[in-house]
Amino acid sequence: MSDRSYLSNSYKNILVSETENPGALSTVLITINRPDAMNALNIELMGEVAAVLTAADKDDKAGCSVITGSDKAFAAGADIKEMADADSVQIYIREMFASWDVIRLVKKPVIAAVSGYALGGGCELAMLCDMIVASESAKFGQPEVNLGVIPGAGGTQRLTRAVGKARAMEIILTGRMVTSAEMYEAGLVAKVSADDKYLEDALAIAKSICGKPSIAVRLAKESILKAFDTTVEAGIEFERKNFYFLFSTEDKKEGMQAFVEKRKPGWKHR
Ligand code: DAK
Repeated sequence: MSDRSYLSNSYKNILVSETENPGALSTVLITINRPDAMNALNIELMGEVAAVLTAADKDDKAGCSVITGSDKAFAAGADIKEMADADSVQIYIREMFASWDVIRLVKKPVIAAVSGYALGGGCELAMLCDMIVASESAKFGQPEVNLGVIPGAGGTQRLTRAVGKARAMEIILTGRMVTSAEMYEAGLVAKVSADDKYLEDALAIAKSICGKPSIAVRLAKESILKAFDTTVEAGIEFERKNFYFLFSTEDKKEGMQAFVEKRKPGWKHR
């Protein structure tokens, strides 16, 4: 039995709930909840998000997580007030990256449902997720240059890989805000939804993923992410090993047998 106490909502900066998907695994919904600070991401908040995603990874009933904010702000960046007085040594010792590194290694899919501002660390958190669903009025940006710094949680790398050098340069060096339509066209956003439907649409994608065999989903995620830090040759080798491995799962037998017998598969997630 998995430990499901992480769903108990004992957090200071986030709300956590479970959406049950009948006949499938559940979706874990994390809502960033610092309305007075435009959902700015302080160290404690990032620790809470990392703890929930880590626990969801170990929860047999959870298939996918969705991170959202409010209609006004997904997150307007890392908490500037928390960083304002820090010098290089203090910011180094604080290990602000620890939770970000934990989130990067989460195995089950994580979807960002973005509305309002996704700026600086907010944009980086959305990019750390596996997919972004954005409302029509969402605004993305990496405005760190306006504060005398640069993106610090992967922005220069993930944005560049998603939208290409020319556009990443223009966005990061000017610090301007970018619409969800432009980010969709540039390839950063998977889906743009009406302002009152972005969360519903993100949850619908999560539900679809939760209905798939979980080990195959995880290995597909791992293999796609591999494409960002390896050669095509090594990536294909990695994919092939995962492909071979899946042939020893119960779900592979069930999935192919169900196809042959013209019936719906019953996944065991093993
Ligand atoms: N941090 C702290 N507080 C913030 C904030 C932020 N990023 N963004 C907004 N707030 C606060 C405001 O200070 C204000 O608080 P009070 O004055 O009421 O106490 C409240 O939220 C409402 O904000 P505004 O009054 O400014 O609201 P407006 O509608 O007028 O403007 C805005 C909304 C989003 C355009 C504006 O708030 C804004 O420009 N915010 C800052 C955006 C920004 O520069 N973001 C980038 C921050 S730097 C790292 C990981 C990540 C990072 C760095 C390191 N490591 C792992 C090491 C990332 C760095 C950043 O994100």
